[in-house]
Amino acid sequence: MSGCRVCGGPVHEFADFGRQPLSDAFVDPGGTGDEFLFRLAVGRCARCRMVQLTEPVPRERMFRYDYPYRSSQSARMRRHFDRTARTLLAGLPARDPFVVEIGCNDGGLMPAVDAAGVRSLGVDPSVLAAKAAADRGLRVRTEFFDAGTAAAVRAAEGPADLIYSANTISHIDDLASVFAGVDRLLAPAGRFVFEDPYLGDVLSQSAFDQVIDEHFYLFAVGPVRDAARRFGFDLVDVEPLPVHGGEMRFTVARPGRYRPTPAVGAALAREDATGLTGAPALRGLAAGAERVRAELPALLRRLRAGGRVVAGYGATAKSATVTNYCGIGPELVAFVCDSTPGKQGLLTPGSRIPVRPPEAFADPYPDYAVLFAWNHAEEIMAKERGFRAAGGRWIRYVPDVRVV
Ligand code: DWN
Ligand code: SAH
Ligand code: ZN
Repeated sequence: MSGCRVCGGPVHEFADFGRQPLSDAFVDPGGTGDEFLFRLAVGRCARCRMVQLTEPVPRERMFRYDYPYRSSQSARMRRHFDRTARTLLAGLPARDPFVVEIGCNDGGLMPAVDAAGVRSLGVDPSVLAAKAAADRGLRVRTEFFDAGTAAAVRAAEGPADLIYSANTISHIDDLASVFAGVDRLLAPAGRFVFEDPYLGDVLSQSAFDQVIDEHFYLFAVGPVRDAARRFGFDLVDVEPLPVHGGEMRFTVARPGRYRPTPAVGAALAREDATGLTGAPALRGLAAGAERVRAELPALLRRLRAGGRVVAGYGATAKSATVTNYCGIGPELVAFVCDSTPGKQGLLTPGSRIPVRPPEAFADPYPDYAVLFAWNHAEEIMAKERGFRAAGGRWIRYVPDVRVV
């Protein structure tokens, strides 16, 4: 049993995925082959109900110089950020508003903010990702966001009217440091908006691959409301988002500043009614994972025994959990195609499957392809229409194992 990173209460584990590598630490085929391993297990705090990993990985190990993920690889996500910017910018004060993005990676919201003529600043510690943003003309500080960084930004640039963050706040185990930073930086009437995978969607789809080193928390509305309160803020709005397999956008503000929207109360009531953070619902995640572990490698072995060629699509961080938990390596999935330059030519963490560029997919097409980037299904299937036309079949494992 470990201590809750939010309230210090007892955390009870409900799913254990065993020894795992870092989900974005791709392996150099010519290197020593040494990999950092840790035990990937997830639990729930008995006191504040926050779902969290029981063994945090030091942040510098994950978000290092050559952290390979690039947000801009998905056209749908680029559109999502453009739309988000339009909505959020509409609520800003007219006089010289200032937007800070935590975890901007190679751009995120900022291109659209800049295009609207609004002053923006990104904060991201991963050097090459931040450099990619800077190379596009965006302003970035290559640092972890915390109280110290926030104080420095405030001193240099004044208060922020909007602090925005996608798929990053759930990655930071020290939430107190995030809120302390927001407290230093946010203007009195400012909003802190963050969006991350939603526990409700993870459970309803048995998407156990959302459990990775980087996803320290799986947020639900109740525990986030309580955490915000503990750190001196109000949760004033929530909005479900269809991206990345189902997320929630949380809007937080200084206490008493805005009246919470009806969506907050409705989400809290729904979570209570469905027992979202209760033990039976959470145990379902482990059961779903075991089902996939029983079925997916067996399907792949049958196909291989029948002489079929099976590839993968999307060398996602999420797929590290799937391949390593299910024991899937290059003998079952010959290679994985991925559009990210910093992943190509390397091997997937732990499972050691070669990563190839998307052009290799049709050269020639495999018989089957495991859709590891299932959250980008529409975009990828549209792009790779030729695969099905040539008789190829996709293998999915969220919400369950099936060939389509
Ligand atoms: O939260 C996180 C999310 C946003 O990104 C991070 N912790 C790490 C990362 O997780 P992931 O790797 O599971 O994210 P994605 O967005 O599911 O990764 C998709 C992968 O598929 C990328 O490597 C890019 C690739 N891809 C591709 O090859 N062709 C993606 C698209 C859309 C494509 O058309
Ligand atoms: N916002 C992007 C990137 C998500 S990946 C998107 O939604 O696509 C998570 C990013 O957060 C990485 O680029 C990582 O370097 C960054 N990150 C991790 N911890 C951080 C911290 N404490 N402060 C700022 N950025 C952080
Ligand atoms: Zn707690």
